Amino acid sequence: MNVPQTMGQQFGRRSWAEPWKIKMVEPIKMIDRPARQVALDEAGYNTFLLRSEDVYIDLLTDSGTNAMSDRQWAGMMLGDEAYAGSRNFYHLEDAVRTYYGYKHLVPTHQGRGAEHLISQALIEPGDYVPGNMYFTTTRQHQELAGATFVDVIIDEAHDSQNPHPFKGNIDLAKLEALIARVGAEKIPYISLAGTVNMAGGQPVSMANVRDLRALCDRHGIRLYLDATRMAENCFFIQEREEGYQDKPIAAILKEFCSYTDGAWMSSKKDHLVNIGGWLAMNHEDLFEKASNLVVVFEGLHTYGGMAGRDMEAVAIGIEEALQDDYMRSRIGQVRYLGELLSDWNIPIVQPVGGHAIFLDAKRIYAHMPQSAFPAQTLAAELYLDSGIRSMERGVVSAGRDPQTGDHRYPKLELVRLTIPRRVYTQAHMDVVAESVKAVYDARHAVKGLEMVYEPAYLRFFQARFAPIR
Ligand code: P70
Repeated sequence: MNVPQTMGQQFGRRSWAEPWKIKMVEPIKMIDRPARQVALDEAGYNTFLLRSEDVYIDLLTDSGTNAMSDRQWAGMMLGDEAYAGSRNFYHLEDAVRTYYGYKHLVPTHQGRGAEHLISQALIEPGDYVPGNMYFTTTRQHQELAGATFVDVIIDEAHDSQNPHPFKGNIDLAKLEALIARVGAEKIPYISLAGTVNMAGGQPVSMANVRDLRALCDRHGIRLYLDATRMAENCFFIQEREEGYQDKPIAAILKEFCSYTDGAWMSSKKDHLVNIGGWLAMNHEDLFEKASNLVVVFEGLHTYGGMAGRDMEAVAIGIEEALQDDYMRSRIGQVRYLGELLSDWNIPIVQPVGGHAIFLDAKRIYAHMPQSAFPAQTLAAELYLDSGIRSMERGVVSAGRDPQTGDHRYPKLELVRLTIPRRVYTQAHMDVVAESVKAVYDARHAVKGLEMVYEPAYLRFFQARFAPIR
């Protein structure tokens, strides 16, 4: 007879649990399959166009979907909604200085607001911006400012099965080759993200950022960080990099940031809030330009599009996000789902990253050409099976080449099951895993999609599709 085992026992250790308990709940319901078919047709087979009420377990994104703590909610009541000089801004500025270590802070409504400011402030038309794999909004703002984005991530990152522990690292040889080709003066800054979203939430090592700093100093190039999921990146450094096992995540973050010149941030991820972001920097010239641009595009430089209460929640969230036991449960939950799927031989990006499980749609639908949008198809099939919402991260997200106008066919054709922070339970993860298995088992009957409407910018948000019959 099979003896039931707890999660810890299954992995040969004592179990551990989240360092919080639930004080408020939000009901969810599942509509039946015919109703899901109607909803999917109406949404043009695009999970971004579904109504959230028609979704059972929402793994579209970890962005702004976090559960705030009682301390954060209490902080919301202390919002100083003054137009200028809100005390919550000074609390936020203090938190960023304390935990990230940058000198100046420019608040924005969310991450892309900060991407807009840094791109407009630093990029001249004809420039090149190297980075560790593109991110959709980041690259879009760099291109709108006139730059060409150049991917200089290590090759291992483009291989979904490669077990490299720091698949987010920049390949310094690729970067040197670009500098030799275009000249350092054509590179306004290096765009370094930790963790790398499109690669599967993969981390950058401390050794890599240290080497990058030295390279940047040699060539006089600035190094700016997309710190959106940098706290999660620091968990992996603590776990995998020699000399960091006994260092708290907060100390690792401070050291990592010290090698960079500043950062932009979507607080909607790491900071455990529903809205917010910022740009922070040590360079005075960027501070001056960004503080001026922010009043045109976001709001006054002491709120940048956030309410006072939102800035308070971010300030408190920064501190909570850096607690080691919180982070263990956060990454542990993602890993739990990944281990179930791996054990069932369902192809996912390895190693499991920080914020999501990425299903390898190219392998799952090996019979389907990439032009039939395998990842978009897989996301639709998952929704039909169980009401779980996921996100395409493949050819639709990659968009078109601005020069040739052709689809960009990325090596990675993935579906992201993104886990919101402090929101779902282990039982939800079991339901998700079983649904993925059911869709995987039925993979041979599926033919793919064609695109019937395509918007000009960031097409994945609003494109519409129909099944190939
Ligand atoms: C996601 C979200 C946002 C994001 C990010 C990184 C590494 C910047 C931003 C922008 C939301 C999203 C965005 C585009 C397409 C799909 C989803 N990522 N850098 O779900 O921040 O959203 O606050 O403007 O991941 O991954 P913001």
